[in-house]
Amino acid sequence: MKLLQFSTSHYCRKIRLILGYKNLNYEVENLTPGLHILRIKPLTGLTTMPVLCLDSGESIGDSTAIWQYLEQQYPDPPLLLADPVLNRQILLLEDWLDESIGIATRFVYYDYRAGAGKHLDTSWLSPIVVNLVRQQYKIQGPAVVLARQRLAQALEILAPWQDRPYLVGDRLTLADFTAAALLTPLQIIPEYQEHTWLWERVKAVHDVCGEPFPPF
Ligand SMILES: N[C@@H](CCC(=O)N[C@@H](CS)C(=O)NCC(=O)O)C(=O)O
Repeated sequence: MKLLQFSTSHYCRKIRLILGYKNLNYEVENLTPGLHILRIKPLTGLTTMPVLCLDSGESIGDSTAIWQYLEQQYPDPPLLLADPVLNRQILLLEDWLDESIGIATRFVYYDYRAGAGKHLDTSWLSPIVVNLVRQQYKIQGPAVVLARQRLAQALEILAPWQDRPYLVGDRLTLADFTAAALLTPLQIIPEYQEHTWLWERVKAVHDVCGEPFPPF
């Protein structure tokens, strides 16, 4: 198996965490943003990463389709629980984190990288990439304010994670891997660093999956 990824993408991190949790062997191919479309569109019809290329020649795009495939093919250890009611909570959390919170994270992260966090990467390429991403996703003023509000609410919704190691049930699930991956970019931003409980949880997930943390 080969994972086509952007090394810094939080959606690709989600799949690396799951591959690590399931202890699966895989190769990684890092693609260049922009040029990636030439490589992945013929494979999946999509323009987004991650993409998982199987040894059979088939390719799967989208992190949700990828975890579903991995869960079906490699059920042990499982990403879901035995209880269907709890599983509905896990699936709702995954969808909310993917479709809302991961996007809010991207907005707040790139806004920070373009302003107060400029110094974090001093290479000549960095401001060019940051600005291209901001243009592509229309990351500016009011949209960033809304993203920040959405993240503040998300931290309240996820607050029970402070008092127990798992978001749902009594062991790690897809909900924990998704939250850990999609919130990780916020770890470089001072106002989020103060949520020490969050980074303890995120780090614990990374440790179990054999993924380096902190990532930057
Ligand atoms: N819902 C998708 C979102 C993936 C996504 O947004 N990937 C970004 C990188 S973080 C991407 O590939 N962007 C490139 C593009 O849209 O052209 C998933 O879960 O895989």
